[in-house]
Amino acid sequence: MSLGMMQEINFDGLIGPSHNYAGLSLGNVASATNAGGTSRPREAALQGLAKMRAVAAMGLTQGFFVPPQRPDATSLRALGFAGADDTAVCAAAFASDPALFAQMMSASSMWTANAATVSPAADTADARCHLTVANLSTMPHRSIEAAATERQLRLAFAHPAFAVHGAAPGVFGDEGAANHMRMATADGAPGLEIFVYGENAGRFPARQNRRASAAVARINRLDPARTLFVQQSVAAIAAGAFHNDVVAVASGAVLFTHAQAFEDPAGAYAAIRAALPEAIIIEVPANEVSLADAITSYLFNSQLLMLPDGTMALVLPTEAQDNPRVAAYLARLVAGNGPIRQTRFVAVRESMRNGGGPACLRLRVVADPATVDTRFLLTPAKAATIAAVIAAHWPEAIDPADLGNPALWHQCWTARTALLDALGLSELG
Ligand code: SUG
Repeated sequence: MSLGMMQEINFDGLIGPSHNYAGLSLGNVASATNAGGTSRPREAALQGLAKMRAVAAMGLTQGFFVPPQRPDATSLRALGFAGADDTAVCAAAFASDPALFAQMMSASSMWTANAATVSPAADTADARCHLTVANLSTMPHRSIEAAATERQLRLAFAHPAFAVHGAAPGVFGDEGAANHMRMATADGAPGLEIFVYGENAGRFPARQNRRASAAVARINRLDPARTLFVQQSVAAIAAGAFHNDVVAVASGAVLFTHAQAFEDPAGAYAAIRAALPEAIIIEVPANEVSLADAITSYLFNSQLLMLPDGTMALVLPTEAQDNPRVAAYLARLVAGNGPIRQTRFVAVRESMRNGGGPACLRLRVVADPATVDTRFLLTPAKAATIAAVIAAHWPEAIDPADLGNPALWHQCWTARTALLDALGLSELG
């Protein structure tokens, strides 16, 4: 791990013990398709950890966030459920409204691309790295993440190099970094921040609102001259791209995008090139990879990483390798003379079945690692500790019929407490 310099750090969400398939996200094809299936939380968490280890092994600093308490008795109390203890509160809620209770059991904080919008210091008026927690107000099961996320970000980024802001009021839906891209010639150089918003036009909700994007840009103290607001294509949302990061990813000066990601692609590219003349736009034509193929394979929900040797790699889900048209495209891409020189495939199937690929599972923060609370940075020893806690405490499987079982609730709470204790993070308990 190299210290003392600005670098992009990926913070992955450790996949929580309550990971299950309740089919909670309208417009997310994978979540709807797998609703009612049996999940494997232990395997899920180990898959996520293996991805973190793989990225660290590529020579990059890797961080992580811990899951919040689920089932979430605090939110249930706020909704008027009462009881002598958390178990009684949960039992009352499950008996009265099992669908609401399922929302309080979701392990959705694993998708840390939705934790916050991060604006690196080089882009902000006060030269601090600003993080605004996402309100996630479009989906009930995700809106309850904001409070715990804020506590955790305030701990991890307590150093004065950072400014952490609570979520903007949920009147306009904000989904965080999943709808935000940053392009820059170098990690420490001023960048172009691109907010992608949807308009409600089709059968599925547009989860990122233009006004929410504008609010986050103000809160993060961005320079309007280096900030763009771009409309996501109506067709992409209708096809199941509930976040922009399902159809586009940017890193450094490179934008890797599906031809139908934006409502006005030519206008978007022209605005990007005007603000960042060095921009390299790799557009994947629809006749080579259809929107449907992009969404089932999660080609664009990959981590586009700048390696220490200055070349770029794409970390993709194995589903991208399994789709012959996507695999053929990728073979042509790396054989060409472009900036992306290699592909790496990771198995994150349990998360994928809920619509979360490699890019969903991480939040990027440009920082000097020395300014981050070290408890949130992965080392080989810590990875081994986390793996042991997962093996000892995470449920092997959760069937939807188990969600109301108090023994499962207790297992989830105990598992989380064991993780926090092992990491010295009990203050988040
Ligand atoms: O918000 N799935 C998540 C997936 C988030 C993916 N993140 C990014 N694209 N960055 C969502 O739709 C499904 C949970 C369930 O159905 O049980 C869910 O919340």
